[in-house]
Amino acid sequence: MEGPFKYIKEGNGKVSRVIRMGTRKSQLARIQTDSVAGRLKELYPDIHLEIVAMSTIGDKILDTALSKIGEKSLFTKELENALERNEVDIVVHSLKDLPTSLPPGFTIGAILQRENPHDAVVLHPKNAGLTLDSLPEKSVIGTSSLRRAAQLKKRFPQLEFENIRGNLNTRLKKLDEKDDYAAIILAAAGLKRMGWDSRISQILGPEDCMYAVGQGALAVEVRAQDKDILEMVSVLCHPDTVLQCISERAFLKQLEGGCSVPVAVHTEVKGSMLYLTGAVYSLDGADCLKDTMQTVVEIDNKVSESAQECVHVGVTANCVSSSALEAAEKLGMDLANALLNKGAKDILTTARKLNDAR
Ligand code: DPM
Repeated sequence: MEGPFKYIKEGNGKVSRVIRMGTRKSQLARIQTDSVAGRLKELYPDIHLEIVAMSTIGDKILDTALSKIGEKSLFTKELENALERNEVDIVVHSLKDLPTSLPPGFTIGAILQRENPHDAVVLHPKNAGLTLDSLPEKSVIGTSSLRRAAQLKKRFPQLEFENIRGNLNTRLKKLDEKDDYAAIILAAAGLKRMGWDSRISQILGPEDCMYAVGQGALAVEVRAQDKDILEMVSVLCHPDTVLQCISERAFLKQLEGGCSVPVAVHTEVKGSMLYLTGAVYSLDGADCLKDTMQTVVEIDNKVSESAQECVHVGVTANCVSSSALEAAEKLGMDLANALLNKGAKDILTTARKLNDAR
C-alpha cells in the first residue's frame, strides 16, 4: 500500500487500486471522459474509477483566439502535471488537441474509433434551410480555425469570416442570441457528443473543407512507464483509426506544424490500403499545396513485444502490427516531404508570421 497510488479496501478485505481519470471542466471534456470511463467499466466491471475535474489555461483565457496564444499545450499542461504527480492515471483528450510530440514521460495509450471527422455548418436559426452556397453575400461565418477559414475563404469568396471563441456552449449562445454570425463552423464530432446533432445543417466534405489532424478521435493519455494502465487502456484501441491518425500526425510533425496552422488532411482505409491526402494553405487559401499518397498496411493482431519500440508520434499502440504502424508513419512523412519539396515551408512560415502580426 506504499507508493504514490490510491487504493481502497473492498468489503471482502481485498485491496485494489483506484484508477483516477483527469478531465477539463468543460461539458465536452466531461462527456468525453465519461464515455471512456463507461467503456472501461464495461470491459473491467471490477475496477474503481474516480473522475477528477480541473480547469486549464485554455479554459481560463477563452476570449483570446486560440491561434494567437503561443502556449502549445494549452489544454493539456495542467492535466499532464497531475499525471506526472500521480494525482490522476488517465487523461482523455480530443486527439487533435494533443501535440505530435508529447513531453517525455507521457504517451497516448489508446486512440478510440473515430466519430465523423468532418466539419459541420451550424446556422443562425433565421437562416434555416440555407447552405454556405445559398447564404446571402457577405454573410459572416464564425470560426477561429486558420485551417477552416483558409479553405472556406477560397471555396466561398462571397462570404466573410470572423473569429469566434469560447467553448461549444458559448459559441452556440453567441450564434443564436446575437446577430453577429450567419453561421459557425464546428467539428461534427464535438456537436454529436454534446447531443446537438440536430443543429448540424451541412457536413463539409473534402472538396469544401478537409479536417484537422486527428479530428473526431479520442485519445487516452497515460504515463509511459505505467505498464498496468497502458495494458488496461490498450483494449480501447481501434486499429483503422490508429493507422489513419498516425499517418496524419506524422504528416503534421514532418511539416513542423502545431495545432493551429492551416494544415488539413483526409484519410481512408480500404482493405489493406491506407490513403492520405494532406494540404497546407496560405491564410486566405489562395496558395495551396495538396497531394495524396497511399501505402499497404497489413492489420494483424501481432502484438509488439516491447512497448518502448512501438511508440509512433506519441502513440503506443500494440493493437496493430509494428510493420503497419511504421508504414503509416512513413506515409505521413513521405507526403509531408513531397509538399516541402514544392515549397510548403514558405507557405506555413508566411501564414504564421501574418497570423502573429494580426
Ligand atoms: C484544434 C482546432 C480547433 C480545436 C483547430 C482546427 C478549432 C478551433 C476553433 C486543434 N482544436 O480544427 O483547425 O474553432 O477556434 C476542438 C474541438 C474539438 C476538439 C471543437 C471543434 C471537438 C472535436 C474533436 C478545438 N478540439 O473543432 O469544433 O474531438 O475532434
